[in-house]
Amino acid sequence: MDEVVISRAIVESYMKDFMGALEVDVAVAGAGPAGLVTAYSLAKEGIKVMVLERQLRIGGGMSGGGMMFNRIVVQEEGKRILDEFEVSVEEYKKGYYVADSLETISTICARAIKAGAKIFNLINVEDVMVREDDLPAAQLWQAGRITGLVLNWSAVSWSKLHVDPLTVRCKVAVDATGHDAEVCRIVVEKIGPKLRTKTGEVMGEKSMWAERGEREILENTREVYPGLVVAGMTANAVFGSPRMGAIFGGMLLSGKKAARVAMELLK
Ligand code: 48H
Repeated sequence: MDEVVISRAIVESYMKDFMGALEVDVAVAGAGPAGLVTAYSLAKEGIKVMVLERQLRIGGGMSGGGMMFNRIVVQEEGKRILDEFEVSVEEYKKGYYVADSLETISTICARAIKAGAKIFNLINVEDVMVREDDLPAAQLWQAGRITGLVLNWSAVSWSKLHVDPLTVRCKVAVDATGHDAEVCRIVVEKIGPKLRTKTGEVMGEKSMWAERGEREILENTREVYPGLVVAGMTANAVFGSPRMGAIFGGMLLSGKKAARVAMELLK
């Protein structure tokens, strides 16, 4: 075996995918359950989608299940999605199904990649690109549109090295960064309180209430700024809805809805 051939294979194969992903239909920030289901649902419709994940591992909060017991609970509608992914699910009680969090997240990730989604880990989304070609520059900040994400290696961000970022262009961006709603916070910080929430800002998630949190997440999964869709926990954080604990049906359903919203926007 030749070490340099191994190195060339890795660099060339990665670069081919990365170059191909510099201009996509949809760029998703965050490879938690919501971001991965969004990516899978888009890729299987033939839409060009990339996912950027800051951590070494994919899966966000799903692997940890509830308080490190690596199990998740889903309700009837969530179970239907797990059935679609052929994840094993056990009925615990009527309307409550339990699944292995590791099987769930690894299956969803594998299916997303097989469907054609390009997932890049260890890359941090640190800013957005915003444009409005038809508007005078002075109005851009009132009526801009997200046209891409700004990236850097997580190692660069974490070590605070002064290294300038690169960018990907997308027609639609999805903020699936979980509780922190990082892309939305960047929009507010850099563009102003222009989100389609009551205050224009990230309203912040509310205390645990599983029933409401799971119900409201679907309503909250929508375009929150031109060209920017929110999915998963970010949707509830942005619109001020409750958290829901280790029930994950809402994340899966939200991922599906985010993909539908993105497809509408792509038309
Ligand atoms: C690149 C980033 C960045 C960035 C963050 O937290 P997640 O699992 O998010 P969801 O919405 O798919 O699922 C939420 C669920 O895990 C959860 O926390 C629940 C149900 N909580 C309920 C409760 O009561 O607590 O995944 C988000 C992913 C993570 O992997 C982050 O590392 C990643 O996004 N991420 N990636 N650039 N700027 N910020």
